[in-house]
Formats: sequence, C-alpha cells, structure tokens
Amino acid sequence: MTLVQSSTRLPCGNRVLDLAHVHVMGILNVTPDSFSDGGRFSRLDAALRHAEAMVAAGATLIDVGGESTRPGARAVSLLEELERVAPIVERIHRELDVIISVDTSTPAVMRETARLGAGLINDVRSLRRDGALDAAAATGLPVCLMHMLGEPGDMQDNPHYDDVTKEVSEFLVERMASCAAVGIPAERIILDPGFGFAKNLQHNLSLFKHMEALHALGRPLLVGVSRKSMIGQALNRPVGERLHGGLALAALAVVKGARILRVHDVAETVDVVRMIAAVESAE
Ligand code: PT1
Repeated sequence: MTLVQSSTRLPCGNRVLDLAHVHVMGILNVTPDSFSDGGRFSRLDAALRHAEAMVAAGATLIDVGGESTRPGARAVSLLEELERVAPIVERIHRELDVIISVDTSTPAVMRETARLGAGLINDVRSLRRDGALDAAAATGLPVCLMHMLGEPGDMQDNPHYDDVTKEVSEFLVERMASCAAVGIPAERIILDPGFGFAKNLQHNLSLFKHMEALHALGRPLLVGVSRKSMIGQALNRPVGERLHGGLALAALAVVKGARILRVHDVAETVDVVRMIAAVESAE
C-alpha cells in the first residue's frame, strides 16, 4: 500500500489539535440578549465562566460568535461584532487551556482575533466576503469552510437541490480551490456540511445519512446540529427538548467519521464521545 496518511496534528496558533480522536467544540454566544443589564464587564465575566465550565466538561475548542447566523438573524456591524468578540477572545486566551475558534465572516475580526490568540477561523460563509480569503490567509490559522447558500436572512426561502450531498461536496471543493489560490493549503482546512443552512428537513436528513461521501474530499469534518430545528421537526420538540435527539445525532456523526462536534451541551456530548471511544478501543 502506498496510501500516504495525512497528518492528524493540526496547528492552531500556539496549540495543536490532534484529529486522531474526536473533539467537542463548545458554543459560546456573545450576542447581547440573555444576560440582563449588568453591563459590559459582568457580561464578559459571565461569558468567561461559561467557557470555563465547558472546558471543565471536556471541550477542547470554544467557538466564540458575535453574529447570530441562525435562520432569519439580522446582520451586525463590524464594530459591534468586534466589540463583542475581541474582549472574550483575549480573556479566554489568557485564562483557559483551550483552542479558541472564532465564528466570523468579517476580515477585520479574523485579523484582530488572530492577534489576540484565536486558533481557528470558523466561517459559515466559507470566506466569500470581500477580503476574507486574504485576511484568513494572512493569519496563517486553519479555517473551517461550511456549506450555505444565500445569507442567514433568506437561506430558508425554499432551498432546492437535485442531490444535496453532491452539491454540498462540489461547493466545498470550489471553496478549497479558492483557498489554495490565496495560499491556504488543504492541510489547514476543516469541512462542514452546514446542517440547518439553506436546507429543509429532508435535505438535512439526507445529507446526514450520506455524510461519509464528504470524506472523499480528504479533510476532517465538523458537524453542528445541536438544538437545531432539524431535530425539532423530526421529533416535534421545542428548542428546550432537543438534547436527546442531538445526542443521537452526535453519536451517529462520530460513527460516520466526524472529528469535531459543535454543541451547546458539552458534558453530555463528551460522554457520548468517550463511550464510543471505549468500545472502539476494546479487543
Ligand atoms: C455550524 C454552525 C456554525 N451553526 C459551523 N458554524 C451555527 N461551522 C453557527 C436551526 O435550524 O453548523 N457549523 N455556526 C448556528 N446556526 C443555526 C442554523 C442554528 C440553523 C440553528 C438552526 O435551528
């Protein structure tokens, strides 16, 4: 056999992500709403405590996002996004032992958070904003490329595919080529099918079922389905009752070869991952 095993060690700034095993990425939203008005510093402290709890529960990555990209979300300005994200990236980098992923499509946010200690760029728009390819390349950080059509504001308006898995795959191949053209090599890329982005329930289920086809692209897969409406629609559950459906999908994603699970419920998902690893390491 002459098959060359590509390295499982992905440098992420000053840390290394070992993709020989499955990682749980905890979601840290820093969009202002939930925390009542204690002001900016208590919000920052609350976010840091949340990140700390997720690390204690076994998250090896924290995904920091200052722009909501769920269906119908509104856009935020660059300054608004930077003011939300930069302080928490700086604090996590200083205080916690974890890889910081920044959920952003904004070039200036990529550059500034990389300077402050971010280890991974997670862009749901796959570096399609003006200047994003060059900004991501300049950071030297790995990038997660995700499939989405349109924008969060309109992506759920009647999405159509003839073959969703094939079209997602072709999209990701094209984005990898655009990355290669600006000097972001394949070795620095993570791929994400983009569950819940410009896809109806049948698209999401079919894409999940055939996720293995994306391994042909040769890069590790990240899967984000936590609490999403595909679970709500399949099980007829409101957002507060989607944990068990989400854990079922987490287990299935691991079996299908996913390497990073992006979740809200870190402790529960870490148990799923560890239980599967225990079985797989048996005689
Ligand atoms: C994701 C993801 C993300 N999801 C990556 N980044 C969100 N790489 C934000 C719903 O249908 O899957 N991968 N960043 C959150 N987006 C959504 C989309 C949240 C759909 C909810 C839904 O409920």
